[in-house]
Amino acid sequence: MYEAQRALASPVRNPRMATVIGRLLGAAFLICFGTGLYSHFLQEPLDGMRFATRPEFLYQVTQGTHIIAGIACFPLLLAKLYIVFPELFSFPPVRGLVHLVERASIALFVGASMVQITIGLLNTYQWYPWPFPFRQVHFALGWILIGLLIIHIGVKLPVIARYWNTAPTEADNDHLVDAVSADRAENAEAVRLWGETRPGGMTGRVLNFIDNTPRTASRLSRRGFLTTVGVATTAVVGLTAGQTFTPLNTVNLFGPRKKGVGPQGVPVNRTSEQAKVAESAMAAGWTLTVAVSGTERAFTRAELLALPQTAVTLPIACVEGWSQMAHWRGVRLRDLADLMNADPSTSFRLISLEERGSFSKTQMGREYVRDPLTLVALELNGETLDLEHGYPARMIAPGRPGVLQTKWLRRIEAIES
Ligand SMILES: Nc1nc2c(c(=O)[nH]1)N[C@H]1C(S)=C(S)[C@@H](COP(=O)(O)O)O[C@H]1N2
Ligand SMILES: [Mo]
Repeated sequence: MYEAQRALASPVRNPRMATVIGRLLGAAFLICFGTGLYSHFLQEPLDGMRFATRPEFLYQVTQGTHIIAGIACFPLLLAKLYIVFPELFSFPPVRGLVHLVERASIALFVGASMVQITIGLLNTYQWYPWPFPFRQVHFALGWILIGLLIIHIGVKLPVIARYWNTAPTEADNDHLVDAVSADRAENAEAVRLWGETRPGGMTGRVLNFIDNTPRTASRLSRRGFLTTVGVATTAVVGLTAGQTFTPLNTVNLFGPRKKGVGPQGVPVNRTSEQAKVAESAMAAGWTLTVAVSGTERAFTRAELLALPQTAVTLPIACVEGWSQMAHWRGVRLRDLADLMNADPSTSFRLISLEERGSFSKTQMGREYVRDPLTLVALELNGETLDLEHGYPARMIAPGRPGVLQTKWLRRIEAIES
């Protein structure tokens, strides 16, 4: 065991580096958790929840950030695992109940983190090679991870506090002693081999002596390690963030969607064929039914076009991270609601021609219904709405996830409470 640990000794495998990377990873986790909760509640609001409709690109920013922070977790988590990997070989493997719980919680934390970021990434490519519902599992794992993060920070607080903002020293490698033997009395040999664990203790020098590594080399390799992690993180983020962040669009190599690519210059998520609406959406007899308090009225497309038209610039901001600003024209939902004498406090249900599929029916709180930017859109970027973008009519509202921007509308009904 000690041999294994000695073989794995490296100037970057120390608690200071673990703290440096751990801080970044912790920040990324918190960002993902916060933006994830926001996205979750937008899609599944609790009773009485209301959301900001401005800035209209709010969700574009929160969800873009969610995906970017999630992607950054890959190199950061790998770096963190690289740093603490020798602890796997700590001996004895279990030193009592507390230690058992600590190790089990870390094993769970690492495993759950890997699963979380992996299914999140695959989801952005709309690839679901697993038998469980993505959203519920991603949500539940988010809570579990935050719980485990709190436990992890609690357990490691002494180490974190000690290395939070101290400059690197040769004594950083003292941690190997911690790993080898927290209980020094029982591990006399380890103590003899690795020395004291105090900052400024002998261990760094002992290690360097054993490794025959000059100190400058170890400082260089620390810097090299941080540079590698920095470059890797910048690369994976930089090469995908263009799907959200226009200036990086030209280097969007990994993002599943590209800005400006698709009918009318906007990417398409689900196609009319996938949604099985190609026929019903093109049918000559199409109407949009608006139902409020037992009264229904069916509008043809010509009738909708004859109502006052409003032009807005709003993004499609997909939960998968890509987003795209576009110019829309159509009828304010508020105007339709007023035509039907709906109470201003009414929420609406939006129903698509699409018969199955989780986005075939969505709900919209009154803050969006009353918003002057919320449209039943009939045109996109100066042309009749393309079939793929929801012809004959689709919803477009400020600050909402793409999943709620219902395409191929058939019916809009007030939710009477
Ligand atoms: N009826 C219906 N509307 C839908 C969807 C869908 O699958 N069915 N997908 C949603 C999703 S996930 C997104 S991101 C946007 C994408 O709109 P676009 O394809 O016009 O870019 O449409 C939304 N509207
Ligand atoms: Mo989406």
